[in-house]
Amino acid sequence: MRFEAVTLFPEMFDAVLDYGITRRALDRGLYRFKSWNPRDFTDDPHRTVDDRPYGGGPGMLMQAEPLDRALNAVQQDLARESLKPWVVHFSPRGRPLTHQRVMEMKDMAALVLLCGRYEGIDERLLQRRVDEELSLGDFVLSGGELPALALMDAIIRQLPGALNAADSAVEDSFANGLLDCPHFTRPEVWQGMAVPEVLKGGNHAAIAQWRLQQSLTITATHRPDLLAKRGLSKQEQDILAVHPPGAPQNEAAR
Ligand code: 9WO
Repeated sequence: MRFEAVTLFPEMFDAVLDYGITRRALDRGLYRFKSWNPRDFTDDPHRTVDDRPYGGGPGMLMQAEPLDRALNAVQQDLARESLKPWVVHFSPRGRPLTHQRVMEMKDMAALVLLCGRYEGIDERLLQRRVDEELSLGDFVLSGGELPALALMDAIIRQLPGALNAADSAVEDSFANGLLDCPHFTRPEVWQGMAVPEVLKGGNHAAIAQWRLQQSLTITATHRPDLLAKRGLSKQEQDILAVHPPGAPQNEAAR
């Protein structure tokens, strides 16, 4: 898979390229990355990429032309390998990103991550060049780079060979549409709080049952919308009847 970031701050992408699972996946050749700086596609000596908004108001906007040229360069570069990229822009007005969309995007050959800065991008560039707008939530950031990094991380960990066996099991738990169950490690008692007895018994069926019950109750408590979308099997309904939501699972989440 190819990631092509159009960004004024290419160094920010080191956060994915240089660390952890995403670094290892790059070393394994599971994806490639290139950045394209709109400043390199300007004509003037000041390498200007921004200008004031028509109609007035505070702040500056990214001009269409340097971004258009950068996107043309990406397109040309990929065309040499007969690839046609899918262009994504990050904005609170986009469709909320989901696990399901990540699983679809992991099969794309080439993804362009168009990263806005300042107060945004000239609307005409977005209309002409963007295939999909994605939101990570209802909040405002200083640029599109962090959402781009989050999308890259989410996709890369789904590429075949990115996760080792130990990591893979963790992935299954979101794939089932439920929130994760709580986890515990040593010591057995920490600040007077004990690890649940069932997890120390070695009864693997009982442990699996406890984890499913915890996942169901936590999801019903914190994200009932996820359960409504997903539906419940008869067995899961029975478990929730015995362990209903309401009782807080932990102090911090209340
Ligand atoms: C900001 C904005 C605010 C309210 C309604 C729509 C909006 N669009 C943008 C926008 O596109 N901003 C650009 C990218 C330029 C300024 C920084 N940008 C940005 C992206 N801020 N916040 C995001 C973002 C992206 C995805 N999920 C959450 C926030």
